[in-house]
Amino acid sequence: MSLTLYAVSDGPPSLAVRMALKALNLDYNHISVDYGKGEHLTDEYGEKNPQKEIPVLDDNGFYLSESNAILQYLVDQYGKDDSLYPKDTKARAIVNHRLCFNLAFYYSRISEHVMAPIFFDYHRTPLSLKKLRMALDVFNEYLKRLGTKYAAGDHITIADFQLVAATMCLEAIKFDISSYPLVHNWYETFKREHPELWAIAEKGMAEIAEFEKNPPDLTHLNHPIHPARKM
Ligand SMILES: N[C@@H](CCC(=O)N[C@@H](CS)C(=O)NCC(=O)O)C(=O)O
Repeated sequence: MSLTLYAVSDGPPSLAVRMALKALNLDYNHISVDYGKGEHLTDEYGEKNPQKEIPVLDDNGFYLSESNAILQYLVDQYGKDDSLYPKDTKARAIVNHRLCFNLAFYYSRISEHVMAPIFFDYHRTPLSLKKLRMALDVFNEYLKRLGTKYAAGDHITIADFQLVAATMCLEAIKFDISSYPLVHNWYETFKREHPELWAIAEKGMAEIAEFEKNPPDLTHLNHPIHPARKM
């Protein structure tokens, strides 16, 4: 087995995959992609992932992008048991639901409100804040309805890796989540019960917190979509 992960050090999708690799106790080559230098925008990187997004997993020439797909593959292929990604159809459906919820609703709104204005010429607006608060409300409601300690059951699953990595972006900008008590409690429980996994997200959080104070200069990046902030 030879696994290589192309990752950034502060991006929630990369951090979620790194948490899974750690939880599964898998050795891998870690290739750090320099986002600021546009290393993911090259034709060469496009061979690995035509979406030109990070992370990408290379399992002996089997290339996989989309962090949710990577997480699902890693547990299915290498998990000693199915606890991180249950095989039981209903339990698995809830994990899949939380992964989709994170991708399409929760992290997308966190990304819009927290990350985009740090890296590019976007702004935190009343609308982005409203959308973020709606997402936190919904997540709180899912935790209430399921009544479990973690996002998709009473033990951690790959869904928690994504949701924790997304939530740490809020902590990085000191956004108070205590008015979403179940989200707050779930997040603190994860940190307390899985310190070795939290340490991975925490490093990313420290980088984002630093960028929040001193936004990076990405004027040279010539990003194909995002406008560079005028420095
Ligand atoms: N849906 C993808 C999203 C990955 C993603 O957006 N990664 C960011 C870095 S954290 C990226 O590569 N963005 C490309 C860009 O901004 O050029 C996943 O979950 O893997």
